[in-house]
Amino acid sequence: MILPILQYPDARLKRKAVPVEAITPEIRTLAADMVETMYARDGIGLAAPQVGESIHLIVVDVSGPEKREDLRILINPVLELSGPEVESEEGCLSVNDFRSTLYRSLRVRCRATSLEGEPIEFDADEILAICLQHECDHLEGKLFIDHISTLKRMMYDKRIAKHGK
Ligand code: K2U
Ligand code: ZN
Repeated sequence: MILPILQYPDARLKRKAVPVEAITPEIRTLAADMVETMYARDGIGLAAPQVGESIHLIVVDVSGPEKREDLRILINPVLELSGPEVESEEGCLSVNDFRSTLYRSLRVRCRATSLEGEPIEFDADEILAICLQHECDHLEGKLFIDHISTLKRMMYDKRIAKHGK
C-alpha cells in the first residue's frame, strides 16, 4: 500500500525514533509498504518516521525505481562514518520543492538487522553512503535542511510560510 509521506514542518519528523524490539508481522507489512511508497515516489530511500512511524527502520534502493535491483531493508541501522566529507546535493520526499548542498562522509560501514532477524554488515560509498546518512538522519529527527546555512533555511521557511510549499 502506498503510504502518505509527512511533509515539513510536521513536528513528527523531528521526533527521535526508537529501536525495533521485535520483527512482527506489522513491521513486515510496514517495510513492504515503505518499499512500495519509495518506488512510487521515485525515491531511492525512505525512513519510517517519514510515514509517521518513529522506529528505526529504513529502506533504500539506489538502483532506483526503474531497475529495483539493490533493495535493502535495514532494521536498527548503525553507521560508522569514514573517509573525507564530500559535497552532496540533496532533496527529500518530506521537503517539497527544495534542494540544497551539504556535506556527507564519502564512505560508511553499515550494521543492521534484516527482516529475517539476521545481522547485516556492509561498506558503502558514493550515492549509497549518502542515502544511508540521509535516511539515518531521519531516525534522529533530522532533515537535510538542518545541515544547511541559516540564511538558506530562513529563505525556505519564509517560502513555506507564504506559499505552504
Ligand atoms: O529520505 C528521503 O526523503 C528519500 C530521498 C533520499 C535521498 C535524498 C538525497 C540524496 C540521496 C537520497 C529521496 O530519494 S529524494 C529523491 C532522490 C532521488 C534520486 C537521487 C537523489 C534523490
Ligand atoms: Zn528525506
